[in-house]
Amino acid sequence: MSSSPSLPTTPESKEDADYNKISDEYNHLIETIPKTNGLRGELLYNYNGFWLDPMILKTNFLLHTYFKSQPTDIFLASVMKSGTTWLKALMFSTLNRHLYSFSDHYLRHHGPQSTFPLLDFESYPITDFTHFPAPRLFATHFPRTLLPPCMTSCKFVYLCREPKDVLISCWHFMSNYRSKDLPPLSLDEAVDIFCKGHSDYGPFWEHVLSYWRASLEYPDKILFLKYEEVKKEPEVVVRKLATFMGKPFTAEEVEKRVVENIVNLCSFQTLSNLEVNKEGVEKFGRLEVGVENRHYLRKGEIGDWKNYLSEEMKQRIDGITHERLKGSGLIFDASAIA
Ligand code: PAP
Repeated sequence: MSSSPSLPTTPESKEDADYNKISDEYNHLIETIPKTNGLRGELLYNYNGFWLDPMILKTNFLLHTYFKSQPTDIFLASVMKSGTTWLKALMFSTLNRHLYSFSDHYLRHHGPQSTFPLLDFESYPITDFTHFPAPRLFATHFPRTLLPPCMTSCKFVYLCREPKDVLISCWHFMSNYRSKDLPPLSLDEAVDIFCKGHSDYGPFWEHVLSYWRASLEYPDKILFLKYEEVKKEPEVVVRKLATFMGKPFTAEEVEKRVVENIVNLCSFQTLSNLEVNKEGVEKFGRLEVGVENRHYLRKGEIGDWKNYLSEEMKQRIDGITHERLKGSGLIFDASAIA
């Protein structure tokens, strides 16, 4: 007796097979790793020591497989709410200063968010960035230890900020994107979540240390910056950025006050008054819901935590900061801490 004919199957392409394999690995992982509620009230998953939104965790898997860095790429990495928006504006306008006039600049029409992509929101198929001119700029909030290996030989600008100000900025931001079915996030809860390290991409301290230690090992590859120093000496930082990105200012540019023009263009005052930042909404990668640009420009000050945190909350956060950073050589600006 003849055997029954086998059913016709559609051959799986190599791309489909790779993607299905990643999805299977991801689905299996998500079932097995610890989870907790983050500041938005949604589940975060602990992947290799860091708490990530599940969609962002999947993107991390995809980047490891599909993202191909180029040796000239420059990445901006940061803990959320450290001033990424500001640094995006500064890096973009410094690197591309020959392309735009300050009075009719790209930033004035499109805002900082659209200057270069945040890789963390990419989904499959990952955008092909090969048409970007070199040096390509990208942003990410992933800690150093979760980066695809191909990225780690590239240049990084890392930006961090005093943790109590990060917490207050996160608390405000996340409250805007919390499900309406949940009660508002109290500051007590926010402090507790932050201190346990359960905020997006947390723990804050391990994130900062991942880049701090690498910056000590590879000072030519990682420019480690603090929000507070950008705030206090923006012109010094812009000069550092230009040199680091391989485009130092010429004497003629200094004479023509190009550095001051960049600082003014990217100041909180200028950016927060642009129509695109008052009314605009930015969509990241293939995210369906956008984020209102005004939420990236709330107050822009050092030490705003003093308006919110009790002495007990302050001491709890300072205690953890002291303990975790002890011996690392990394300290946060005393005027932001006191
Ligand atoms: P993200 O992590 O979502 O990208 P990010 O841009 O890193 O946010 O941080 C936003 C913070 O940077 C806000 O801080 P605040 O809540 O304490 O006000 C925002 O105001 C601040 N910020 C953005 N642009 C500037 C700027 N040009 N000058 C100073 N601070 C700025």
